[in-house]
Amino acid sequence: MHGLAIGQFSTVEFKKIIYWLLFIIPFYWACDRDELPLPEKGDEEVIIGWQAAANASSRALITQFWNRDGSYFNTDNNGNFFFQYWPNAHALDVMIDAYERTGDTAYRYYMDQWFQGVKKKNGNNWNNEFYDDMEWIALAQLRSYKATGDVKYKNAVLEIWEYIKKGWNENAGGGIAWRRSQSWSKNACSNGPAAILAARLYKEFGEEENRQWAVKIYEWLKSTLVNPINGAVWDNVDSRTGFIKKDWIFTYNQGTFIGAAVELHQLFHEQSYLDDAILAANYTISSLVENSILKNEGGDDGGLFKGIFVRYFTLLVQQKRLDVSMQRRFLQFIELNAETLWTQGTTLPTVLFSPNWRQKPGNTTGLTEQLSGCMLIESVAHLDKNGFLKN
Ligand code: 7K2
Repeated sequence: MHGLAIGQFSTVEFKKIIYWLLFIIPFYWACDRDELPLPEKGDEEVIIGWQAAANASSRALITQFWNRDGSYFNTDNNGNFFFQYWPNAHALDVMIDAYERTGDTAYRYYMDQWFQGVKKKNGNNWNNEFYDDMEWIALAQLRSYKATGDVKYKNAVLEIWEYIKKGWNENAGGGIAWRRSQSWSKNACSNGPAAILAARLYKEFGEEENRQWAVKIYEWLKSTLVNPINGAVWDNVDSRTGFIKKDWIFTYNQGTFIGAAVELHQLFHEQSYLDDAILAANYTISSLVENSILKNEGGDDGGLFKGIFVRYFTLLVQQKRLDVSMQRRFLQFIELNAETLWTQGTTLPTVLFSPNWRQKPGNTTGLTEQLSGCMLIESVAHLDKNGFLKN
């Protein structure tokens, strides 16, 4: 007998077993589903176990969309292995939601794999033509850093933040351009997430310059692209002509404006920021809906819009200084949307979501609409776990 053997195994055999286990554990874990919560009809309400529903939906994201060879999430669940940079940011966000809610280290495994796979697919850096896309990736990685303490995420975020700041130019009074090659187009989607990122960087690392960026971006966005009367967020302004695209009002732009307002409210404790967020939220839940359910904004990019709104709306709902009746109204909205999606817009037991939350999906589900569903179900599970759904 010599020391290198472990029990009756040689080192090589032992390595093989470990390798095999690494391969098989995620697979086994994916099959080890909680009992799927099917709705029980009470007298008037539908009762759904939100923790089990969220576990099933976040696991389904992995079992149905994860690309094992490339370590990223596929474009759909039906053989389209194309890599898309910005939905992968939101997929990482969902892994973090699930990891924070459950503490299940299997999610951590995919977060780490994601880092390698997505960076590699993007050409071994985080640089991108679209400023908004880099912002989504940075926001998700800042959350990863906070959830794990792993500095590789922090370094990536700081690298991306340097690129993003270069997107600001003074045409049309300021604003971050939508993309490098179109410095004149200033979009809500390239400014709302940037303001959130700047505020969070300030909170995390305390550099005054970042606080100033957060205020500067927010003020530009609010004064240029937000209707002060009703809280609608317009999509973009062409700074060559001053033309504002007022007939494009999307849930995700509402969401990131709400998120930015909430972040600034937390930094400065000023009611006016909270009021901005409430106005934009009320606009969304009354005007971008069909019978109180967030409307279908299609697949592809549009598939993700509702989930992004829900993420930042959920932040707003938890603010301590939010009026109680307003909070109740917002919580009821989230619950109704989640119940409707789970009972009408989801295929079970595979847990595939439709972009129309009232209608079952077809044979193929895109990553973007899947992510919006995951974000809504993780949101309601988070609120449930933290005691917000009691009344
Ligand atoms: O015009 C932009 C944007 O302002 C608009 O909201 C959407 C509407 O279309 C393009 S950008 C398309 C996507 C590319 N990057 C990530 C997303 O933020 C964005 O929706 O579809």
